[in-house]
Amino acid sequence: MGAGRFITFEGGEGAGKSTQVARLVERLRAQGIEALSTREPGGTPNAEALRKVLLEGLQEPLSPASEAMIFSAARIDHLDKLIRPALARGAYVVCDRFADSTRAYQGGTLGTAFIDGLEALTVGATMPDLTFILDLPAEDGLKRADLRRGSGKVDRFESETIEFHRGLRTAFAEIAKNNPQRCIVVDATRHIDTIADDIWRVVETRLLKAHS
Ligand code: Z5A
Repeated sequence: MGAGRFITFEGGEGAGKSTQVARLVERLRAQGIEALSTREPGGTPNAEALRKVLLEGLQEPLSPASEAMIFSAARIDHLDKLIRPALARGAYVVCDRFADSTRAYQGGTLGTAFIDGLEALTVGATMPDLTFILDLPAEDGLKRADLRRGSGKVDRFESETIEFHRGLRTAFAEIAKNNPQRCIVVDATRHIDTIADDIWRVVETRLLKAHS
């Protein structure tokens, strides 16, 4: 990998990831840093096509294993065509969801050994330098997502039960506990500006000052 830095945002539905990705990219660019925002599933034309299939295009539910593999296929395309080339030329890549989402969303039924193997094959050494896990109660995130969606249709994951969404919060907390060097848990119940300031302080300390 080149001199670039890879930052991911994770968390449950409506946690504020897209909002904070945009804030961080804006701040990095204001420093004259090449920063690009991207998302998963998606980020390249092929991965965006797979996103459509995964979130709204299926006739009947996939098994957890096939779902995890399609998320991973999209990730491989994203890594090969967008993330690794950007990191190699020294850019900051800020991504809304990445491999931790597969672990949290699909890992519950597939188990750790399956997810570890899939992650190693898919991501290899391109793990994020820093991951912000935006943490808030599932009910609050779903309320925010409902407000934003208005009368739009719910997707494959938004229609899951409240127990499923509560389980995601636990799964992300577990990921943070197991990866304390990489993961920072952020209290996402606070004001957008307060959260953005906290995130910026961590990026300054852990990445900008450390590598200047
Ligand atoms: N998925 C998976 O299963 N496996 C995988 O490997 C991957 C993904 C990569 C992608 O959906 C789905 O795919 C996702 C997991 C699954 N499932 N779901 N659900 P997506 O990308 O469409 O949805 P999302 O990732 O959950 O994001 P989101 O619902 O768009 O939420 P968000 O990005 O975290 O939040 P936001 O859009 O920034 O904010 C939501 C609203 O709240 C909006 O109106 C904001 O203005 C507001 N907001 C944001 N922050 C605040 C604060 N601090 N206070 C008050 N209001 C706020």
